[in-house]
Amino acid sequence: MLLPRRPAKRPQTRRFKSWRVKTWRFKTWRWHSAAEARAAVLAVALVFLSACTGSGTSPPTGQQGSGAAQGAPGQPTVAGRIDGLQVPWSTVYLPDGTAVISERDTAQLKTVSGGRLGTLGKVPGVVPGGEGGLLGLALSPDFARDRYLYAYFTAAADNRIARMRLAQHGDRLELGSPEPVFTGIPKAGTHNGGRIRFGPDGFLYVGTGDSQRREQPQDKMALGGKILRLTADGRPAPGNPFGGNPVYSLGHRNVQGLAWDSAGRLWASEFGPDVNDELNLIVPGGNYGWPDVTGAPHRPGFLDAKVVWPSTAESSPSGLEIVGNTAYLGALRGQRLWVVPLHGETAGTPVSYFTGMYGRIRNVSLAPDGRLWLLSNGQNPDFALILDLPR
Ligand SMILES: [Ca+2]
Repeated sequence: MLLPRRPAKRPQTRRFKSWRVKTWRFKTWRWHSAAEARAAVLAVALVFLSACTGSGTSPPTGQQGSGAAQGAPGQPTVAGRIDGLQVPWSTVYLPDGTAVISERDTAQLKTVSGGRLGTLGKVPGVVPGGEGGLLGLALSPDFARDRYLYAYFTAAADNRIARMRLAQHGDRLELGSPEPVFTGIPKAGTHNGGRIRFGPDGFLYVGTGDSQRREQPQDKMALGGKILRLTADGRPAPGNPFGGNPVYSLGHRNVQGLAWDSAGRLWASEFGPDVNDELNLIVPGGNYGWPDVTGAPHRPGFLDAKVVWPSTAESSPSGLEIVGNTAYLGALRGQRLWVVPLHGETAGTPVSYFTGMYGRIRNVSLAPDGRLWLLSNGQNPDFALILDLPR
């Protein structure tokens, strides 16, 4: 299925200390020969033999620490591709390495095992529409014992989180009935949030959207425009900043990505309106500004984003993954992979790769073998693109 790992080249990037500097582009080329490709193990859905190119920009960012002058991560290389998906949204990996992928509009759960694409089943109760449908997935931290797969989806009247058991019958997985664990998150045609992830503390973090209700994000008693922190049973997690309230942080517009760095800090990506996409460092009780402010305006009472993309045409960041202290973000409208070096509580200058090559990128996730899986959207059919990260 995958081409063998290859030594990574350092990217020819240049970094600036001021975000007002004009962007600067570069392009590098690398070819995999057909002979190399024949030597690789190829699986059914993989047809990737040749060109791989990346382009990098140093975009404006709203806040740069000293790390901006330090080395940015190198360019990933394409190792494989799984075709045959329809608007995939999220990927999780079972202990045996099987990938489980949600499809937003079909409400299907797909599997990839040994390079082969399969169907696990359809999640009942999903009502797709607009940006809503079957969205984020998370695997129970105690999966070996409880076999729970969690899913965030748009239902008839709300967005909700349910969990389903994945029974194993020999080589076959069987999808159990969904058990709702948290309901009542507001839904709309857009701004449904949808990312869920268990944190290093074992609690379930949930990114919601404002559901086009602008009064929600600043209201601590409303679920829209928040990051929530829940127990595995869907109750407010102990130690939450507002007492017995599921709200962990507020003032969000549409949280799309959640990930933790090597020190356990939570970072989150979210869509700006027509300007100012954001990567935020999340602290409990933090207010991230929406709808009063966006970006990094240094306004008292609100936390600035650590990275700001003034042009949503270059970004619209969805899925977020952090490997070591490097953040990877998939850009939908920007159709590229953004790579951001993190230095403690500051973020360095983002670098982009694969601009325009693979269409809209919905998600990025780290597989157990250390490779990074991207999910395309709107390619009809869509695919998972598998990357080797530079070492
Ligand atoms: Ca903000």
